[in-house]
Amino acid sequence: MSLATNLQIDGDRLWDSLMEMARIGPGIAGGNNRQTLTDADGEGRRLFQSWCDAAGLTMGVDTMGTMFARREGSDPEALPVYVGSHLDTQPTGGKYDGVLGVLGGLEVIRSLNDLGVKTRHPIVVVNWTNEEGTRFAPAMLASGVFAGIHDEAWAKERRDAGGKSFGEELKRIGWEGDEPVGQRKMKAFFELHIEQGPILEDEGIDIGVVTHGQGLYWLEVTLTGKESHTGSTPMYKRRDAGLGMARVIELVNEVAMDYQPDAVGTIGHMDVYPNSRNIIAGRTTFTIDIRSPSKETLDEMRERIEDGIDLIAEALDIDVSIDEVGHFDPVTFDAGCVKAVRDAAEALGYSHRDIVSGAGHDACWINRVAPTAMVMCPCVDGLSHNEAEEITKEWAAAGANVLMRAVVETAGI
Ligand code: HGY
Ligand code: MN
Ligand code: MN
Ligand code: MN
Repeated sequence: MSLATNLQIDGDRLWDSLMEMARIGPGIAGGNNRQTLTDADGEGRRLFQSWCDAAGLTMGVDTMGTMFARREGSDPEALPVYVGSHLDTQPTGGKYDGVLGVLGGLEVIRSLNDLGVKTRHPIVVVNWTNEEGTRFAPAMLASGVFAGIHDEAWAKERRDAGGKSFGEELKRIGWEGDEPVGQRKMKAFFELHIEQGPILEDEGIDIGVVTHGQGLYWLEVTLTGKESHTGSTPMYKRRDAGLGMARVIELVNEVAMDYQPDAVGTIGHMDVYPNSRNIIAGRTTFTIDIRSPSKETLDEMRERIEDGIDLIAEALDIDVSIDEVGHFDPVTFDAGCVKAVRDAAEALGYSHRDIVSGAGHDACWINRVAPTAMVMCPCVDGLSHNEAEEITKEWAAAGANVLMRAVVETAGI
């Protein structure tokens, strides 16, 4: 008999919490702009803290600002089971990306409290700082420091478009904890997340059992030409960094299309200097985001793109610099934890399928230091990183129920 028979979360309470958190850092079109280490992030953290206090959890905060809310188990010496995700959002983000994983984890705790169920291993709910990487690149920054991928001092020196550093902003919002990063040992880590793609909804499936995560490169490119007058500079005399960027955008798309269906390539972040209507762009800075579930494809795409950029720069007589600002190889999640998720979905009677995560998640880094798996629920039209991101209350509840069962089966009663 399963330990976790008939444990159900309170779907209304989870939904109410999601809606209450969504009121903090509202966007301009119904979603959220609660970017990391902004005042809105600080407000969202305080709300989460108040809910954890009310649930009787003990909060720890590490020096990267990551929040760890602990529920004791019957065996305090046993390695805790961790659940969580991130509360920071994109500038035009949705209400559920990341937030569902943090508040879904909290709902598991609240339901276990209601049911008077004490697990053997403690359970810890996590809010990882700066998962999105949009204000301070790269993405999954704090979980990357926790997993020993990034040096903490380097991470704290990352700067936003206004030149503010991660470290300064973390102090400013008052969330720099005193717990050294990465000391915590985990029995397992589970992350509930919306799919952010169309597969589950298109196939009418409730639960995605995430077996793998695709790999990623973020390459920051700077093309340097020469500002000059758009009217009086003949075409043959130009060193046009704007034209260079346009050709690189086309190149990235062409290369990604050569590896369908297992590749994506995008340039979503672009700066043009001096960005004046009647000056030929002297400098363009932009980020190439390429991803694939195949390491071989990912590395081949990178090589083809870098070679192509050199040819474009030569043809336009512009200089080029390329910095790798983010990278992880494709991820294979822990078979035991993946099985716990699959068995939970099966036992609860939810339709489910194995799936590869298109997006990056904190779980991708934590998988390096602890047995890790993810639970996914559908999202409407597969849309995310858009203020119109939407899920249903039923999908949220299904995901949290599967999360609870996988966590309780792993934590034992
Ligand atoms: O970029 C990503 O995949 C994640 O949303 N940060
Ligand atoms: Mn996310
Ligand atoms: Mn995201
Ligand atoms: Mn690599």
